[in-house]
Amino acid sequence: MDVRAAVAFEAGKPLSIETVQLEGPREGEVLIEVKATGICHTDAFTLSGDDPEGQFPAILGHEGAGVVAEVGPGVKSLKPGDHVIPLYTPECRECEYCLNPKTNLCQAIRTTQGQGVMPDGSSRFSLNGKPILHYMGCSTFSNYTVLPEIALAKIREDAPFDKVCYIGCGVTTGVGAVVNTAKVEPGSNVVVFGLGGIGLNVIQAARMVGADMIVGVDINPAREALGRKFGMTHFVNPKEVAGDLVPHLVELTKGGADYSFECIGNTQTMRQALECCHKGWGESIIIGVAGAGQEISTRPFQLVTGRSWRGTAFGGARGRTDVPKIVDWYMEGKLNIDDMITHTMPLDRINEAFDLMHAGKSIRSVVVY
Ligand code: NAD
Ligand code: AHE
Ligand code: ZN
Repeated sequence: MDVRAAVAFEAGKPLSIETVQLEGPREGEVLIEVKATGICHTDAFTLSGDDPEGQFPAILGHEGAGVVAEVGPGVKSLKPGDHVIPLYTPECRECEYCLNPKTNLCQAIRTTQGQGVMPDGSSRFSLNGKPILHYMGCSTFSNYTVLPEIALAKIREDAPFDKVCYIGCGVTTGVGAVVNTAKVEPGSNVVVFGLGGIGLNVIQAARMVGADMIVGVDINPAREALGRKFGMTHFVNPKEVAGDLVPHLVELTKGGADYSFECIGNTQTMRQALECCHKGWGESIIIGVAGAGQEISTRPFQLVTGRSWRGTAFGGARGRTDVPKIVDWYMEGKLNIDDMITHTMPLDRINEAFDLMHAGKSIRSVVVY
């Protein structure tokens, strides 16, 4: 079938709106009509050329919501008409990783997903007979896409697509980092680096679980009001701190953070996030994604003296199990998504979403098909 998609032909170039061909679902696969997709910083990261796994031409996008249009042979858990959220971290419930309660990183299809193809090694997208690659197993910058059954979370039908698409990455990543990965306790002091689409969700989850002090760190002063709306109690703009940032944060938190979260993707702020943690027990969680070749460093003494450095993907969530619950939290008013979606636009204006992100003017832009 012909579908409308924003194609990334090469790194560093704007997306191009094209009519591309999409093959129907094969064994174990599902065809989805995508109703809405958010634009995450990771899409911009891959488009920039910094992603070691980035390959072109590809159809980016991994934060979508839609409706099942057709199921391939052998699909049991989904039927046409079901409402779904695509999962870049699938949940097969059978692999060594799914069977280990310590991780959410299902590896059933990770290799082919990273290569931009379906589990059988081929792409369903093509243009003029030449394959176009999938991205993070999702490719939600297309009004139709194909995913494996294990990479779809079935959600309730009264949830609005243009809001819950954000649960496909940003909301679940930020909320899950607090609830699943760090397991922040009531009364904790939390420091959040980067108050964008991920960091604000860390903040609202920290408030939800009863954190005491919630410090937001961002170089964009416009983020202060937004952070406070979602539960931030203190704002620090590193550009306005006279001396070094780390001692300033340690003093502010009276000894250091119980938990810090890096939601930027900058290896310098990753180090600061670790080093502002409390001696003896502070844990720093890396969420931000750093470019090819970049490395983190600190004095090992920071770890010897009881700080821990950890990381999280998709907020430690097992998508088919946890995503429907997060949709419920939103529908019950426990999570505020609406105020983070600052812009909506049709697909043919998707490049504006990247411009807004780079200019620091949006939290989340959503394309509605
Ligand atoms: P975003 O662009 O919406 O937000 C980034 C924020 O960081 C902005 O507010 C910006 O002003 C701030 N910032 C930039 N440089 C800074 C600095 N030096 N000091 C302080 N603040 C600074 O991005 P996002 O969508 O929230 O994504 C954040 C990061 O998380 C990205 O690296 C993205 O790739 C990554 N991410 C990871 C996962 C995961 O599963 N681990 C999931 C989603 C996104
Ligand atoms: N491809 C990159 C890494 C990108 C990355 O870390 N992706 C996160 C999700 S970001 C969502 O916005 C993730 O899920 N990582 C775990 C995984 O298996 O990819 C690289 O450096 O190669
Ligand atoms: Zn993302």
